[in-house]
Amino acid sequence: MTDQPETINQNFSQLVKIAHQFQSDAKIIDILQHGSGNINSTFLVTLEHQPPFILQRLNTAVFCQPELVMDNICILSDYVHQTLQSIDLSCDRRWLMPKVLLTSENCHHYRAEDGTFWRGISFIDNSQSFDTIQDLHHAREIGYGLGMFHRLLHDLPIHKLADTLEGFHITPGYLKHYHQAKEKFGAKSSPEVNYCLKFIGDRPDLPYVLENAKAAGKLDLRTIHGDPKINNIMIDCSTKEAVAMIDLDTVKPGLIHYDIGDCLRSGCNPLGEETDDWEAVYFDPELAREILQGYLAVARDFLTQNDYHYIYDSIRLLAFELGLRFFTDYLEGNVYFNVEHAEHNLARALVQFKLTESIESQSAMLTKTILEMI
Ligand code: ADP
Ligand code: GN1
Ligand code: MG
Repeated sequence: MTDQPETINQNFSQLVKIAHQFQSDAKIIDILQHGSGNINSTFLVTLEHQPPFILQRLNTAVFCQPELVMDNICILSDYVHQTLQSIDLSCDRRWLMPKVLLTSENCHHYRAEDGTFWRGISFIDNSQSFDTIQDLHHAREIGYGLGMFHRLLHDLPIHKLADTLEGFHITPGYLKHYHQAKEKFGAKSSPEVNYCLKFIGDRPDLPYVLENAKAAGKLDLRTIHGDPKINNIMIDCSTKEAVAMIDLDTVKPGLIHYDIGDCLRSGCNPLGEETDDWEAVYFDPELAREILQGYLAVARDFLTQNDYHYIYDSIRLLAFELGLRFFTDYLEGNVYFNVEHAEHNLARALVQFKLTESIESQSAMLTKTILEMI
């Protein structure tokens, strides 16, 4: 085995034991930390004479009912595998759905002795994901991947899926939480903190835009991914085409606008979520056009006029919402998102607010682009 980073070293023998629950008969060659997610811990397990697999520790502080998360993923995975066999995708491309690996006791997860919750997921081979968009082709494939995901799940009755993260993407709920955190913990004054406080205060109506449309019956609940940022869409290393959507923890009934907005706020920020140069952050409309064209190539048939009407609002809202979530977590002392230092969530919030500002400054042009696509 190769040398392990210290953090893994401490638990390496435990990791091997856990990995064996999902592949009892294969020799483990290596277990390495993998990816850059903000919530779970992900490892790549390399095996002798067998394909590798993904081992993940679910963050049970975020997902309080992890069994339900796994039930959802199994329902979804079975449904998509059946659909893929029965529908004509009218395209000649590889599309994969990650499979849940069962333990020797036929269970979709493993509870370790220390109470941690683990799962094994099949590895999407010859693919990679990126934290920032690489080029226009990548942008189009990101849109295509999300469209494909929505199309494959379009007929899955939403009541079959549990709500695994109550309040997820309900922006008025995040606003309430923010006010509570501000009241309870206060906010240390600094130019950056003051910018965030003012940014939120200046947009009192924005948090309600999608929830009001939902309440007015203009937008319906459907099955959504919940977290379609670009590093959750795997790209085939050979064809450069989108090949799978991963990170299925947040699949649940919701508005597809949460997905469309989140995908665009993630894909059209060329500097990425983690840049230190927050003042230079901007929203790239050319990338937006490509992502939307890729999305519509598969999703056009099931979008209504109202769906198109709320696309601009959803892009603006989801960037704002993520800024609000990061800033609230900063105020609360970083209890939700994984962080590398105490100010990390503040830095991330600034990036999202700057992105929101850039989206707002291009509102007329973006709205026109979207309407021209109908
Ligand atoms: P998180 O919830 O922490 O974001 P993810 O499920 O997105 O965790 O996994 C983190 C990273 O690991 C992904 O961005 C991707 O690069 C890689 N990954 C996850 N699942 C798979 C898979 N089934 N096949 C290949 N790579 C994967
Ligand atoms: C989290 O797990 P990850 O890194 O894919 C978060 C998303 C945010 C994203 C921002 C369950 O996603 O909602 O948009 O960070 N997931 C959850 O990077 O809260
Ligand atoms: Mg992820």
